[in-house]
This record gives sequence, C-alpha cells and structure tokens, in this order.
Amino acid sequence: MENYEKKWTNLWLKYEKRADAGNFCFCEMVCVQGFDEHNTIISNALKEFAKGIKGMLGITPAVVTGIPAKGIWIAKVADAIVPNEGFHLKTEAERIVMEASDENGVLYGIFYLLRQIAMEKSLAGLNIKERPAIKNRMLNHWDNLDGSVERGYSGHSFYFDNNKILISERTVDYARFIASIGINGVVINNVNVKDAATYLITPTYFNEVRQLKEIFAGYGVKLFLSLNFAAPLELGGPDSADPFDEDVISWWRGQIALVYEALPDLGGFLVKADSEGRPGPFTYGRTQADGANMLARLLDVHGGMLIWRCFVYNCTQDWRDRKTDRARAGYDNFIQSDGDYHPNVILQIKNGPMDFQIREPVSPLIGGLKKTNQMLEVQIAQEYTGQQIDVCYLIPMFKEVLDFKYCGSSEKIFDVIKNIGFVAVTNTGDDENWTGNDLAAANLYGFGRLAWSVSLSAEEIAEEWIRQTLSCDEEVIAVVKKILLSSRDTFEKYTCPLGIGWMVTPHYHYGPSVDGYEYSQWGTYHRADHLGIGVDRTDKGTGYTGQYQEPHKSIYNNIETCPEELLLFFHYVPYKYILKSGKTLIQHIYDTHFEGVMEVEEMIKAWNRIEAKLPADVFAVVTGRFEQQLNNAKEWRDHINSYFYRKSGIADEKGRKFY
Ligand code: GCW
Repeated sequence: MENYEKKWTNLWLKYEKRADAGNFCFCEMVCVQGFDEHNTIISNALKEFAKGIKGMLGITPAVVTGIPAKGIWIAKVADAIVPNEGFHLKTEAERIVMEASDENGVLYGIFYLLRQIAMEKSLAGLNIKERPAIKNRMLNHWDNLDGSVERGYSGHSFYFDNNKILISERTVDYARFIASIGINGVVINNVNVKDAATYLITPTYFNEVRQLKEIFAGYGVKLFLSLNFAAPLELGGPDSADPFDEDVISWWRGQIALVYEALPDLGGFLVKADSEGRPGPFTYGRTQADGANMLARLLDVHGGMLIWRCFVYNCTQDWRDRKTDRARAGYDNFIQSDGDYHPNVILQIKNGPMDFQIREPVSPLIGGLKKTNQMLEVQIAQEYTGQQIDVCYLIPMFKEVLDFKYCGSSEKIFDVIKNIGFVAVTNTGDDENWTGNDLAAANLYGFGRLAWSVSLSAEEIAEEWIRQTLSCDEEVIAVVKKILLSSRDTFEKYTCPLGIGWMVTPHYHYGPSVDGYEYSQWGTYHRADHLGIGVDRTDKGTGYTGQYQEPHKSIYNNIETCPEELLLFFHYVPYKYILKSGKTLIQHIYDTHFEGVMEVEEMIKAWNRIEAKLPADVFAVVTGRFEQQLNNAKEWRDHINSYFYRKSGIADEKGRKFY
C-alpha cells in the first residue's frame, strides 16, 4: 500500500471519548459463533469494534470463545430467521445477542452498536431487527483516471492520479465509512469513459482494480466499472460497436471473460450511452435495449449486472424550436422497450426528467416502466445545488422522491426501486474533510442511511450525523439541525424560482446567469418575456404532462391544480398571475429572493453562536464557505430581481433596491 501524503478526517467515525451511558459492560468481551473469524468481513468488523470501543470508552474488548455473560455474542442463524445483510440485536442483562445470517449483517450490526455509543445512547433494553430497505445501495464516482473529478467539489480523486490507481490507507478508511452507512456497491470511474479509463477493462489495470475490489469486498461493498460502449473501436477490436455485429459480440465476449478471470466477483458495468457525446447503439440504428442486452447476456454468464443509464437526450437542440422538450427525452427513449430488457439489466434513472435541479417533478419514467428493473439515481455532488460551498441538505428532497405516489394508488417510487437499487452520484474527493464543506458530508451520510432505512426522517438522519460528527451538545444539535433542514428551501429561494431550474453560469453551474442557457443547444430554457415566464409542458405545449399516470397527468396539466413549487416547470405564467398566497408571481419572485439572503444571514449568525462548541477546523472551513454562500445568494438575488424587473417593468411593492 502506498503512503498517502495528504491528511484526511474520520468523518462520522471519529471514535472520540464518549460519555459511558452504561455501555461498558456490553463492550468488554465479544464472541463470534458460526462465522469464520478469519473471514475478512468478520475480522474487519471485529477490528472496527475494537477501534471504536477503545476510542469512545477507553477499553479493549477481549475476543472470547465461550458465550460471555458480559459482552456481545454474535451468532449465525439461517436467513429465514434474519435475512441477508440484516441483524437482530437483543440485550439480555449484561449481554447483547447479535444474530445475523451473513457476514455483512454482522458488519452492519457492529456499526449499529458503534453508532449508538457515539451518539451517547444506551444499549440497555435493545430489541431490534434491521434489514436494508433497498437492495443495491450504491455510489457512483465521476472520477477520471487523470485525477480530476467531473462535477467534483472537494479536491481531486482519491482513486486515480496521472492515469495510475491510488491505493492507500485512505482507500480502506473510505470503505469503512461507506460500509458504516450501509453502502454495498461503488462504481469507481466516471460514466463518461474516455482515454485511459477505457483501459480499466484490460490487463493494464487489472492488478490495481483487483486490490481495490478486495478492499471494498472486505467491507461488503461490490466494485463496478463504468464502460465505454465504443471500447471495441478504441482497444483494437472490430471497427464497429454495433451490438448486432457478430464480430463486436465476440470481441466483447472475450473481453468480458478476461475481465472476470482477473476480477471474479466484479459487480458488473455501468454504461452511459448515446448521451452528451458518448457513443451508443443509436449510432448503428439500434435501440437502447439492443445495446444493453448485448452486454447483459455476456455478463450474465459471469453473474454480473449491467446498469444502463437513461440520461439520453438531444444536447444539440435549437432554442427556437418550442416543441422538442428535453424533459420528454428519458421517457420517449426508453418506454417503448419496456419488458424487452434482459433480466440482469437495470435501468438507472435520474430523479427528475432534466438534470438534478433544486426542484423538479419526479421522472415519469420511474414507475412508468412496468416490466423493467429500475434504479433511482440522485446526485449528492452539489452540481446545481451550491457545489458544496452553499449548504444544501438534500435528504428532504430524496424523501419526497421516494414517497411520490406515481400512479395515484398507495404505491410509491420506493416500491418500484426497493428490490433493485438507489444510487447517488457522490460528493467526495481528496480534500482533508472529504466533502469540501464539512456540512456536505451530511448528504453522504444521509444518503446511505436513507437507503438502508427509508422510514428515517430527514431530521433524525441529520441528528445522527451531528451527534457523531460534531457534538452531542443539545445546542449544537438544535442549531445545526435547523441549518441543515432549512437549507434546501433557502437555496431554492435565492436561486431559480418555482421549478424553472437552470439560470446558472453555463458549464460551471455555480452562480446566476439568467439567460446563460436561454439561447443555447442544451434544451434548458425558461422562456421569459415581458409578460411572463415558464415552459408550457401541458397538452397545449410540449405534451410532457401526458407522460404521467393519473392523477398527476391532470394535476400537472392544469395551472390551478399544479403544485406551486413546480408552476414554472409546467406552465408559462404571466407575472401578474395571483398565487395561493395572494401575491402576484412577480412579487413572489422578488420576496423570496430577499428572504433567501436574509435566511443565509440568519444561518451564519446561528453558526457563529456555537463556535466555542465546535471543532475549530470545522468551524473555520464552514465559516469560509458561509461567506462565499452569502455572496452567492446576494448575486442571485440581485441578478434575478433586476432581470425580472427590467423584463416586466413591474415595481416591487416594497420599493426595495434593484439594479
Ligand atoms: O449534469 C450533467 C453533468 C455532466 C454529467 C451528466 C451525466 C457525467 O453536467 O457532467 O456527466 O450530467 O449525468 O451523465
């Protein structure tokens, strides 16, 4: 393992001294029965327990063979009793009995206990049964082999540098962190697979990928690779990537066999095809299903999964064309092949139809597909939501998506994906604190916890994270919780109004540029003129509302019933339109933009009040980010308000300053 020059923090696994809460007795001994102690996951779990207990309670648990009267007794049971990955915990006097049917369950059970101790909660009287709510709980890294991270806001990659794979103690710590929140799959490289990354499926990188794979496997995490659909052309294979071409198929067959010989148990591949310049089956007049199935059949032989992204749209649109609608693209490109996908294909679908904006409706493709494996993709890298400068706790948004009753019955998006998967484009890099802004780590933590335990509230998750990472002090908990829980609404208030999205600096996606994408090729328009703003996506406009099932089709189609937070996403609305609050649309835009800035000022005041109770390094970093956030919020306020004042000529009722 290489030495890693940079320092890194321990995120929520700090294992600092904790008030005992009567937990000593349970931690003095640990006995494992029915599992092989030398199994890597089991031995990692025991190591973790020892490390955590030493740090938090100052004792070293003895590993014993007999069932301890005081301590933890880990016992293997059948999966009919405790499902795989799950655990049962029961306190019996001074002993905790942990039952699990597989090693992952033990690991998660240990992390559960460590979390309780870190939160200063008592282990007395435990009687709990946990199992993951969602089957595949994954992270996608958009890391490039040269060490850059696409849409990365926390330094460079800790996997790659200068076309080499990095393996160090930092990698091991990363595997511990993500296992502690229940993540069981990672894709290590960017979905835009170019240059050296195409060679990850060749012997050039097999040794290092194998080492990474094994580190992760030791923490119950499967490793996946993003694949270049045009690999045959780039790696000296046939001069085509046509999924119906026999030479292409046999090239892939050979290559995939080579990969699995070197990397047995590789989870599989993730593919972004026919999108934003990436090659794909459309080039050869084939469907997305044709492309996915060709690879999936070959992978199936080795037990691999093929994850295929649905982010396929025309990125060379003409802004003058008001009929073509980027929001329609996912559904239009995939719905007709519903049921045609090979069983080991999973379609990975972004939460909204556009691209990770602060407010979007839920994609009609999820749950619109009836006979296809679907996995929900969200982005905790804050590309459009403040880039880990501005605080924006996204768990409330993710919960809204999971809870969305897409077809009117009680069936939710969660029900569609629970047996398949939930994936986040992750927000980590090689910054000392991993996520740029320390508060952004709440999104990483929260994503994992939510995927594990979907019934946890955004507030409960925030509190867990604060207690483990910052402090168990009640004032700190209250202040930081309030900051996190209000942050998404605040961000939305000072940025783009009522679901319209975009209005960001092109390419960088931070800071305001109202018309930055208005006359471009990307299909991301707000259509503001002197009378109103918004995109008509109704049956009289682009027809996008027709992709929804009832009741949403009708609800969204009608301006009177459309949820106001999405009004401009679905409708072109005059500035003088009266909202439910009694305010005109334009006054709402002005008011929310002033409020957004004021709320950031409030957050900063509250944060400053708890300085003495916070770790000094965290206080300093977050304070610096808050200063930038306040500037950003003011920029947005003044751009948006001045822009719409100039467009509409309508004065602010409160006579505030515009430019
Ligand atoms: O939001 C867009 C990003 C691209 C990204 C793409 C995708 C990896 O701006 O940087 O490419 O989404 O999701 O594929």
